[in-house]
Amino acid sequence: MSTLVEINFDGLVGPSHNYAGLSLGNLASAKHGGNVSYPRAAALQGVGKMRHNMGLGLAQGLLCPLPRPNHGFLDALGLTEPADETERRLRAAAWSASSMWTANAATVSPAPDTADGRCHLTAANLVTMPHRSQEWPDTARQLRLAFADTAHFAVHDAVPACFGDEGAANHMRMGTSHAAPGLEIFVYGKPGGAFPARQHEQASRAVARLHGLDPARCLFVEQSGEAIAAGAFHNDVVAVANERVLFTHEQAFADPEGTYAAIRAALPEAEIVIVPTSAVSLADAIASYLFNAQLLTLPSGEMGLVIPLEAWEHPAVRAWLDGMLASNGPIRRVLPVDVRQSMANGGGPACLRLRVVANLATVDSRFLLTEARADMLEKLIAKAWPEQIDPADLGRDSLAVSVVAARAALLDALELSALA
Ligand code: SUG
Repeated sequence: MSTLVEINFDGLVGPSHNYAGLSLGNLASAKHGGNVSYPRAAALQGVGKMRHNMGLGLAQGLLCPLPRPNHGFLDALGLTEPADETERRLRAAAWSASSMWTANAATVSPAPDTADGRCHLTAANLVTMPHRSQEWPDTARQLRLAFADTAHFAVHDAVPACFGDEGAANHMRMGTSHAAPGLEIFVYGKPGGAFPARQHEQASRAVARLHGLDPARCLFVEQSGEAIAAGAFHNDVVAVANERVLFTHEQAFADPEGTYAAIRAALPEAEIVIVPTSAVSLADAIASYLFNAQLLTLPSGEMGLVIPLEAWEHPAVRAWLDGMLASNGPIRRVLPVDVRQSMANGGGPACLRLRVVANLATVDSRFLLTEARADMLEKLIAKAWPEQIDPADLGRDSLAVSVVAARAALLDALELSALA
């Protein structure tokens, strides 16, 4: 029996979690920009989701928040006291807790897919958004610690900044099982619309080459311009795959029929569950984040869909989900979770996790969650995470002191001070 399992590494919500409205094309970020955020509640919701999935009998990992405020970023911009709104936004960028969305941390190709039989991870450069472009060097450092066993893992630096790369949020993997060789599907956007197309085709192709993937088991698929224009700033806002199942909105891809045909040709066992626009419009799919779900293979072998509460409470989405559950489709359970604080920044259940297929014994155990560690995290968050942040507070010394101290306490508790 294979020892390779899927491990979901959730990003712990950082103590500086705030709503600064920094992501053009991400409708939730724009809508909530300027609102007061609740970092403590946000982080507890995140741990709650990890506990929920662990309770399903699944392996759960975690990644730590990155150091914020990022003084190196501010220094490089020569920014001390912001003089106008543009400079205030740049300062807010240095405070963003955006590393919580680990689906953007890296692209992962598990060992069965790669030429050298190791699991390859490439940190995503996230160059489209200033607040996200600062993540990757610290992310790569953390990945190199979590996946330090070079007999089993290879961690690559980000691809050159001329090609935007958003990591696993624009990458899907399908196959007969996690441990079997997979079909890796890279989804890129074409620029020219009202909103940025964050993933560049050449970034995806570079990642595939770096990972030593077999070209016969790679697809490069264009995301539909309509989806990006409607607010699908990442493909994982309109589609998600797991093993042989692709769950997708009808308008996710520029050439849907061509995409489905290519998937079926490469993986005859593929089951494609398409939600038609007539049942759930693109606008409703994006507002509810139905597709920003974790499609998981449960220990029973059934598939479950972990969705945000917003999707469960949305009438059109709920009607479609009820119909799906009553039918004989491959997704047998729908499991709503509360991640509202992250959702208000456009980060649903799928954004908060990075999937890695690996042997658990080869991963640094400090990055794996247990019930005892979840208890410890909850206590620490309740004590050390700020209760609320008004965006007007960003830049304040007293807030910086508490944010830095909270992260230091976390690293200390996880014995990860090497990341300080
Ligand atoms: O990059 N939001 C993130 C949300 C990332 C979601 N990830 C995936 N779909 N995988 C983004 O747009 C908002 C920050 C702010 O406005 O303060 C933000 O960065």
